[in-house]
Amino acid sequence: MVNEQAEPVRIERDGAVAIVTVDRPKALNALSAEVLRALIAAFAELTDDGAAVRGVILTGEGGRAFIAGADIRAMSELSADDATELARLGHEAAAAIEAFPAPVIAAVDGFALGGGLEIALACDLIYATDSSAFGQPEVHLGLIPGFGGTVRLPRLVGPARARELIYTGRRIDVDEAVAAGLVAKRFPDRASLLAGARETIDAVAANSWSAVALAKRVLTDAAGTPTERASALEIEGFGDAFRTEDMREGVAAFLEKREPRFGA
Ligand code: DAK
Repeated sequence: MVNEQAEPVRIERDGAVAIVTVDRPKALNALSAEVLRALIAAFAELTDDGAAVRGVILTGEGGRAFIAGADIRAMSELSADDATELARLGHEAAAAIEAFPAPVIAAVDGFALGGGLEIALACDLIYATDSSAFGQPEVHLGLIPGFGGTVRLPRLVGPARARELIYTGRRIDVDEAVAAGLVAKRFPDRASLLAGARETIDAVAANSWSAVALAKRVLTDAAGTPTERASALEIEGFGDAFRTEDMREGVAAFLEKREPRFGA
């Protein structure tokens, strides 16, 4: 593995898997503007690598937190204009994850709170260790979610549960997060969490990169849109698949009873 980037966000590569780590363990990986900018830069760098990256594991350093929210200390000094800029940056970071053309798995080991949960919600999947905890505690601070929680949490757990979590600000454990559909898979410890995320990315990597990227684009763009618009996006994406070499190869391989040899 090669460490290519200095703090506060590191990128490590292991074959076709990239591990992006928020590295501010003393502040439980809280999201300052600097961390958000580094996250945006990390996903831009990985996007430039195209099909060389088949999936990203996003995690937090230190074993206590994925990300414990927006940086409350830095937030306490913000003007209204600064706060708007921070919210814009947070949304930009979430959008960079959603636009990334391969699956991003949030590997949560510890607290995923406030802005931290919102960044996890922008990922394709959330995997977590048994000792993790989740919540949108902004109302405890006189705030509301600012990095997409009111948008993405209801999509994943349903509107009633999202409202209950956002209005009470209460923390939930892994049992409840799995039952709510927030966490897709749970693991006993960090090592098995990272291995499980890698296993999923390896399974994805056996498929056509362009088909997976197309599926992600359609799923992301269609989220929350009315059925007619979502259907139009799928129809368009299905047509786009027919413009790829991988589609020709995948279908030919099936008909010739052999394994496909997908390109980039
Ligand atoms: N920001 C800054 N520092 C944090 C932090 C945070 N969110 N969370 C923890 N830390 C720091 C603590 O201050 C402490 O630093 P020192 O005192 O050692 O210097 C260190 O991390 C360890 O934390 P604790 O000593 O508190 O550790 P415990 O195990 O006792 O407790 C905890 C862990 C996660 C339960 C606790 O730290 C906690 O409640 N943290 C705050 C969690 C939280 O409320 N997070 C949500 C923040 S609200 C907006 C955009 C977005 C948002 C809002 C506005 N605008 C555009 C303005 C989103 C807001 C949020 O995310």
